[in-house]
Amino acid sequence: MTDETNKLSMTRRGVLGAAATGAVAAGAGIGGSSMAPAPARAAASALNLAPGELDEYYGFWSSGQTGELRILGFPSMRELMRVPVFNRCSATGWGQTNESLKIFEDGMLPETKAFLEANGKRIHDNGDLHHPHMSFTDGTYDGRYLFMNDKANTRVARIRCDVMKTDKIVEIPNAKAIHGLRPQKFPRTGYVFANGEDETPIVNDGSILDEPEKYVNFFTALDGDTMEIAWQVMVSGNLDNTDCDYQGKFAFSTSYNSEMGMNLAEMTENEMDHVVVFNIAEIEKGIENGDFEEMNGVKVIDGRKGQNKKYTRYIPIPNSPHGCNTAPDGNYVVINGKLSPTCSVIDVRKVDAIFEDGTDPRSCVVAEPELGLGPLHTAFDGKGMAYTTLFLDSQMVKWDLEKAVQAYAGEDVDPIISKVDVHYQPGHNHTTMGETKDADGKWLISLNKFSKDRFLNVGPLKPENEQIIDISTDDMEVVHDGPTFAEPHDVILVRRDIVNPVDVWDRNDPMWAETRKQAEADGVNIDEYMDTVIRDGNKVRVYMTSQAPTFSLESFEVNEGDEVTVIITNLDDIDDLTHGFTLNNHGVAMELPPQGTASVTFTAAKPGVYWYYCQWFCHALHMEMRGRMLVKPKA
Ligand code: CUK
Ligand code: CUA
Repeated sequence: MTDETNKLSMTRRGVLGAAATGAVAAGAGIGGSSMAPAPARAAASALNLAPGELDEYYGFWSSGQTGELRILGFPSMRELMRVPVFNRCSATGWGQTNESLKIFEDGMLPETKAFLEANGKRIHDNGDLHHPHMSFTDGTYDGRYLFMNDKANTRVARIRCDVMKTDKIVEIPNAKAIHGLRPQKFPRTGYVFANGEDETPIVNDGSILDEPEKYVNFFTALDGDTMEIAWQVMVSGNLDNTDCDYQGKFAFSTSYNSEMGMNLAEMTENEMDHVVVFNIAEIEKGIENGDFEEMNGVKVIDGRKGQNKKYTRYIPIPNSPHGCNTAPDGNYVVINGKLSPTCSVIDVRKVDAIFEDGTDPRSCVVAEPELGLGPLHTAFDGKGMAYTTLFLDSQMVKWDLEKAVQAYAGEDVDPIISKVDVHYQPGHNHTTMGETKDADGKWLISLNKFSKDRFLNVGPLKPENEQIIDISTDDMEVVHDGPTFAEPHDVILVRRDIVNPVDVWDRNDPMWAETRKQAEADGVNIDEYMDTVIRDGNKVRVYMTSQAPTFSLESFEVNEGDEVTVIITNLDDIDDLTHGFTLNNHGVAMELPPQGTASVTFTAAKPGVYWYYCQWFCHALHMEMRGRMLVKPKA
C-alpha cells in the first residue's frame, strides 16, 4: 500500500469502527504502522453520534431553487428540519394558509400583485435561495434571525429563530435578482446588505433593450429589525457576493461584468473587474442631506463609477471575482478570483485611505496569491489560515493569510500550506463559526456541485455532494460524503448554545394576529375551545379546535359557491404534539402546531361529503381524528 491508500483505508476503518467499539479510539487492536491517524479517529467518532446524542452545531443550509431553508445537525449531517421560505410546502401549508399568504403579500410590490392576478395566482411559490445568514451582535451570531435571498424573484426573507418560521418576505424594488446577502456584523444587525445581480434600464418601462449605458444595478440596505428598505445605492457592474467588516464602516461587493455587457463575450472582455466598497457613514450622511433620488419609494444614492462622491470606491480586481469573505481577525477581506487563479486580499485598515482624493483604490490590496484554478469562496479557521474552494481543480487549498501578505511585499515565502481533492467542483465552503469573530477552526465543509460516481445512480439528475474536512491538524482530511438535493449554495455552522427555539407557541404570537381580529369581530375567542360556524353572506368561517385525537367539529355544512375559511387552534400544549388539517380532494393541508392557530380559505365548488383528517401522526387514535364537510348543491 502506498501511504495515500493506507491512509484512506485506515480512515474508512476509523469511521466504521470508532463509535461502535471504542477500540480504535483507545488505539487497541491495531498495530503501529497500520494505525489510523489520530485526527481521523477523533473525526470519526464526532461524525457518528450514538442514538440520542446531540450535535455540537446547527447547520443552516440554503437549498437553491428548492426555495427552502434546511436545518441539519452538524457534524453528523442529520437533516432536522426544512423551513419553507419562498416555496410552497405540502406538509405545513406554507404558501396556502392565510397566515403565510399574508407574509408573502405584505412584502409584495404592486406590479407583482397585478402580474400574479393576471395569471390567476396569489404568490410566486418558487425561489432561488443562495445565502442564509444569521443576525449579529458585536461580531458574532446572536440567535435572533436568519436572513436569506431569493435570486429568482428578487426578494429577501427573514426567519425567526425562536419558532423557526419565516416572518417576512420583502420584494426589493428597482434591483433585479438579489444574490449576495450579508447582515451587518458590528455593532449589530442592523443593516442587511443585498446585492442586485442583474442590471436593468434605470427606467425599466419596456422601451429600452439595447442601450447598455442606461443599465444600472442596485445595492440595497434593509433594516434587519423592521425589514424595511433603508436605502439603495446605484452602481456600475453586476453585483455578485457581499460581505462587510467587523468595524461597522464598510460593505464590499464583488462585481463581474464591469463592461456592462449583455452577452458572454462582452461580459468577460475586461482583464480587470472590481470590488465596490460602500462607505456606510457617508451614505447615511448623503441620505440625511437629501443627496438622493426617490425611486419607487426608495431613497437611492448615486454610487456609480465616475461619480466623485465618497459613497463608493471601485477597487480593480482580476477578471470576474466571485466570493467575498471577511476573515475573523477583522483585518482582511478575501476576494475570490473565479476566472483568475488568484485571491485578492483587502486590508480593511487601508480602506479609509482610498476614500481620500487621489489615493489609488488598489492601495488597500495587500496580497494576491495564486492558489489554483477557479477560486470561488474562502473560509477561515480563526488562526490565520484561509481555505479556498477551487472549482476547476476540484480541490480545497489551505493557505496562510500573513504569508500571502509577506509574499506580495516581496518576501520569499509560499503561502500555500496544502491541497486536498474534493468530489467534485466545489462552490461554497464554510468553517464552524467561521463567518464570525468566534471562528473555532474545528471543521470545514465543502459544498460540491457535482457528485458523479460517488453515490448510487438515481438517473440523469444527480445529487450534489457535501464533504466534511477535518482541519483540527495541519493536514486536511475528507472524512464524510453527504448527498443533497437541488441546490444548496451556502451554509452557516452555528454553535448550538446560540440557538434556542421554543417547544410550544405563545398564544399571543403575531403570526395569527389578523385571524384573531376576524375572530373577535365574529365574537369567537381563538384561545379556547371553539366549535362555531359563522355565515356572513356567502362567506363562511368555520372555527374549531384540535386536541388529540379529535377535532371539536365532527362535521360542518356549507353551500356550493361559498367562500369557506377554516380556522383551527391546536389546544394541545405538549412538546411535539402537532396536528394537521387535510381536506380530501381540495388540495388543502396545513400544520397545527402545539398552541398555534392556522387558517385556510377556499371556495366550496364540489357538492358532496368530504372528509377532513389530521395528517400528523399524533395519537394511537390518529386515524380516527377526522370529520366531514358537507357541500350542499345550489338550490
Ligand atoms: S454563489 Cu453559489 S457557489 Cu450564489 Cu454564493 Cu458561489
Ligand atoms: Cu391529530 Cu394526527
